Amino acid sequence: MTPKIMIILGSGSDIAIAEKAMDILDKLEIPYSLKIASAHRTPNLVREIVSQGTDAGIEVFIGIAGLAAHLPGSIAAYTPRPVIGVPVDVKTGGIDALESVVQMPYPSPIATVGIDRGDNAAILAAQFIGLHDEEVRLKVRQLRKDYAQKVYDSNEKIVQQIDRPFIQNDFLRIKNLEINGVKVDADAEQTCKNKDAEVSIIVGRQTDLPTAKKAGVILDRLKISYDIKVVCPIRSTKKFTNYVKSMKNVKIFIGISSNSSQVTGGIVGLTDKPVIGVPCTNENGDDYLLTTVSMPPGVPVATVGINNGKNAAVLAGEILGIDNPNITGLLDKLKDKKINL
Ligand code: AIR
Repeated sequence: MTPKIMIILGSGSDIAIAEKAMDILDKLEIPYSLKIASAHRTPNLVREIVSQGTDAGIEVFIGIAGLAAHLPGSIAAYTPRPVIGVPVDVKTGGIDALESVVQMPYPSPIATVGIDRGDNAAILAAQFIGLHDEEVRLKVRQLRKDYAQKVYDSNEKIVQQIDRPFIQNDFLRIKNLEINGVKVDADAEQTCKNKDAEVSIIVGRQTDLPTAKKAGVILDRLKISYDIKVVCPIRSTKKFTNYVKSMKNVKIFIGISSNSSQVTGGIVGLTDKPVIGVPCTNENGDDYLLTTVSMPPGVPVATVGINNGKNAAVLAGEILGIDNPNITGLLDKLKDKKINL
């Protein structure tokens, strides 16, 4: 079987994180390849593996590394395919690696997942492939159900076992709501400007709109249709849900995230399509990188650099370009700076 995903580790010492990714890919029955190559100790090996892998048909790369984790960025230098980065906790709780992976300059995004989250990297890779491979898409959907089932099971196993005088264990025993079980209101279609869009950009507050517009400029260059919606999942919960659920033809969501990153977290809860997150900064200069990227197993958000709307759009282009050479051609021009912005 030709592998569709290539996992590259910065060192053999990162293997435990790769195991998490391989457990998921085995479960999803997606063929993959695993290599070890360091961005600093063996840069030529990285180049060879990535160039040859791309030519041989690898669709998504996963780079796993700790410390000054420049491996995912180095992979991105040699391939037009999307690169997912997993920062590993070796020192500083993995923050050094996280910043090294996620803070990439335009136009070279890394779809970054949480520290040590090899499992989420594999799920994200499967979501990318699932956009053009129905079988993989259905397997990802089933995997999401399995993660949900664990929550239902823990209500039965953990909560029901508690024996305390005042706990009312039989109060509200709700079973198995589906991710797609949320109903859309009849007027929901009217809330979006372009319901046939391939990419939906959701902004939680007006202040972050410029970041969404930067993404829009790049999507225009790549000839990818998009819709931009300002809607807050907390202040306008119903509108938010309706909007996400009504964007039926959307392939990728981009969430522009501030505060507690409810935008990206909210989208992921409503869809099994890939979600790209752009952490923003507030008036005090605080950023929302950690609240965007640190998603629990099962529900990844492909996080790009702070305020980097342009890289979110490039990443969307790379994902859609896996089976669309026209988009990859336009991206190539962007990357060579042939198109001046
Ligand atoms: N690393 C390897 N080359 C460059 C970097 N940043 C990372 C590895 C590993 C850490 O350094 O990905 O997480 C320690 O590697 P080792 O081989 O010393 O155990």
